[in-house]
Amino acid sequence: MGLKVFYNDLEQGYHPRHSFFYGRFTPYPDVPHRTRSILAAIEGRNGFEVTAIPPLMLQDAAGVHGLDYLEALGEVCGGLAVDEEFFPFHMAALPLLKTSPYPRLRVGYFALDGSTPLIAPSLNAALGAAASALAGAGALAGGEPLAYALTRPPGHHAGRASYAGYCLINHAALAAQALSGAGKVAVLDVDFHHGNGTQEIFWGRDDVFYASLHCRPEEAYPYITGSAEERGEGPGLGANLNLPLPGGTDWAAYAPALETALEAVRAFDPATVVVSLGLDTLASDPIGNFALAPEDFQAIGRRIAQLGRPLLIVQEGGYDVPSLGKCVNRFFDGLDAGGIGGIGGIGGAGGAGGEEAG
Ligand code: Q9C
Ligand code: ZN
Repeated sequence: MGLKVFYNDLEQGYHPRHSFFYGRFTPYPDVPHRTRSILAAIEGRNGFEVTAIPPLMLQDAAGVHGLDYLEALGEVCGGLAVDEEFFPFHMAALPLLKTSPYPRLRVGYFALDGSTPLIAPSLNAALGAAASALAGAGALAGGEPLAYALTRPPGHHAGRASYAGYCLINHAALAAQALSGAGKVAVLDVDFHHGNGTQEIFWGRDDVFYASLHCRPEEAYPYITGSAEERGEGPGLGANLNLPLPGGTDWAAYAPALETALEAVRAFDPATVVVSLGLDTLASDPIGNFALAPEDFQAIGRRIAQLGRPLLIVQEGGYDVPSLGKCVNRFFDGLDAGGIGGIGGIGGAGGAGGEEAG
């Protein structure tokens, strides 16, 4: 099965140096080498084809984000010096901040935490990644059974009007929103962290299902969301499924939770599935503390392919750079083994079964 990759390389010039965590600056783990390492590992795959996508215009991201939010980011980024990292001082949803005439005060209204500095290329890098995700959604709409949006920065912590957790624009949500015009969409989030942004964006909707496996909020970022009690609201009640897991979770504990998520996705019966593919569940990840092995991503991929639905894979986190390529390759091996090639795009027949090798 050919692997269609969508990618924008503006992010190669996007390299924040610091995160801020409880009074300390720590090295920023979302580094440009992440995507280079993944691309190098997958370029030898059968039918590999990478399409370079131009960045979105601001308005094109307004499907899931407030324009005032995007403009506030743009105003600050546009005024930053080369190598300047900006952390807002006030970070709170205070009305007085939102209407401040000073961009560097105003943007604090939209910041959830101190993990993510703004630098001059921040917004453009995020718009480039968002464009890749939308192009991937377009490929599915055009009948492709599989597309991979290699997005950096990641997206699932970004809400309608908030940036957080290394994320500024929610690429998976933007793609799901675009795909939802052609039928129900399920977003399956396997990043180590809870996708608070994606959950928020689709919280009240019954046409986009959000399911997430992640480390429980009692012990992992973003701390304030991700509990099993969060199930959506109004028409969206029941279309949000959180499966929080304890630190140390290995494949034996992960597999049954994944099965629960997949059963719920099957019951929802989506036309397409967007996978928020985080690789920070890997045992060696420097931020996450799950205990998955690279081979486990093959099992994850195989099970996801067996949903028998067109798949858009959107890259989220994963910070053990030397291992990322191997994990992505194992994941796509799993999709191949699970029969993603045989399903024939939107409206196609159900998927075939298959066993992973090893
Ligand atoms: N010492 C993604 O994986 N910082 N974001 C946690 C832990 C925030 C991760 C600090 C982690 C955000 C997309
Ligand atoms: Zn993560």
